[in-house]
Amino acid sequence: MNRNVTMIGVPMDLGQNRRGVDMGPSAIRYAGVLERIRTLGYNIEDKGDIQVKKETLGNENIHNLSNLDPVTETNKSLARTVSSINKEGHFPLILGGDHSIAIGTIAGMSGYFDNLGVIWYDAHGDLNTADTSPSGNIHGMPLAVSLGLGHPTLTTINGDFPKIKPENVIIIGARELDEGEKDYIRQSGMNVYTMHEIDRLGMSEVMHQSINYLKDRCDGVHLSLDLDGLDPHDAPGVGTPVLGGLTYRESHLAMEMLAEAKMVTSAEFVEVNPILDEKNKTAEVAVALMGSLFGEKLK
Ligand code: B3U
Ligand code: MN
Ligand code: MN
Repeated sequence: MNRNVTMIGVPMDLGQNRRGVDMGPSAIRYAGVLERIRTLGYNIEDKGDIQVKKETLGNENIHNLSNLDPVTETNKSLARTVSSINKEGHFPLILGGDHSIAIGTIAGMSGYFDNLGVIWYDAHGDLNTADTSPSGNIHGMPLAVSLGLGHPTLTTINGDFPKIKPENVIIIGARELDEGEKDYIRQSGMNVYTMHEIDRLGMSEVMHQSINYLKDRCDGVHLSLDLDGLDPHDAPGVGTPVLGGLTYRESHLAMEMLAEAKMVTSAEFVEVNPILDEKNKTAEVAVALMGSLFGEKLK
């Protein structure tokens, strides 16, 4: 893995309804992320937080897209920052914030890769558009937006083109998909390992298949890890917990296998909500998983 890592926080909570997830970056820093990764021999720099824009530009009443303007403006500046980190040849490590920030991270990465792979580690598909979303919350839409689906204000951030292709995406941990998301998955043939497949195959086989698949077709891989992919027992501090999730051990194994494969080129850890957490447990889990992703076991 790239030895130069640049970390940025995105204190965004406007992609969903529960307050507190804007404190995720502070909680993750407090849990010791810098020391954890520096100890592994990386040159890691914390560039601080992206300012979350609060302004509305006249689109506040667009159907079923809550906080469209501030979410758009923040993601534009995140995309610029991620793109410049990439240009310097550093590995972008992004701390959320709610999952709507994946729009900016992926937009910022996409210009540098012809076939950017994405591992979407999440209880949800985040494949909604304003037409299919049951909530109007943009944190349920970032994967769709990155695929070029949804409101043009979002899909044109950093260029009017789809940032990723459906065949380069792998969803891991899904167990709460909306009807419109299921329709899209069926029609696109996207790779999805639901909890059913993970129970049947085991995480080792799931990661083995995922890594082999992406290795052959992608020139970079972004890991977008939503802490609600884990079971609420292991990661209670999230806004939309869903029972029956991935365990702490399964998640470490997944990160360790990614570290061995040396294929991840950017990562984000999102949806840590300290107000809903138990003594910063979820932030600590996030940092422990980052340790594994950056090769703790290989040391
Ligand atoms: N799919 C639902 C719920 C949801 C999506 N992402 C999270 N929750 N974290 C929606 O609102 O789109
Ligand atoms: Mn998500
Ligand atoms: Mn989720």
